[in-house]
Amino acid sequence: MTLSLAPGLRRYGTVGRMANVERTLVLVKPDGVERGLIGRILTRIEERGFAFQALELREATRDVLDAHYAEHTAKPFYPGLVEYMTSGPVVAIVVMGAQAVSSFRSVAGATDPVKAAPGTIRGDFGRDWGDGEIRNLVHGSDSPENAEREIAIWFPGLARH
Ligand code: RTP
Ligand code: MG
Repeated sequence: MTLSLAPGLRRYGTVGRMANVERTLVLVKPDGVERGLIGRILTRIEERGFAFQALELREATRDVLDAHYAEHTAKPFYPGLVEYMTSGPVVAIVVMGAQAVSSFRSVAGATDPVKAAPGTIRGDFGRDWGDGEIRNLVHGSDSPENAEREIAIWFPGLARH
């Protein structure tokens, strides 16, 4: 009997398809790790049928954050963002599947957890903690181009050239 998998999961034996499939870089931010939400966040991704290509618990360094958040380094909130992102370990994940970038952005919800819709990760698990810092549990790349740029930063061995 041949095991039948959903199209998004038919990945291991199809290297040709894997070369083209969209990827996105997801981070479970330090508040997600500290609050014990890794499992529930990963479940949201798995429930939608996306695959993990890489998944690692690690500390975000200043150099990695400067590269990752290059568009934000000059903004007033950047020092607070670095403090938040280095306050504990993160889980860095490469998620694969058609339209992975926009699909994960929908699952994550709006940047501000107060405005994020219920049913999203940020809307279900986030809140304003009253200290002016937006702690929103997850990062998801905002375009396929940025996804590849970010994957090359976090997982140089998986960079596509
Ligand atoms: P992310 O890059 O982390 O997935 O979040 P995002 O696209 O929804 O939001 P973005 O505009 O890229 O901002 C990156 C992260 O910086 C923090 N932030 N703080 N205090 C503020 O005004 C402010 N604005 C943004 C948030 O942690 C946000 O996710
Ligand atoms: Mg962003």
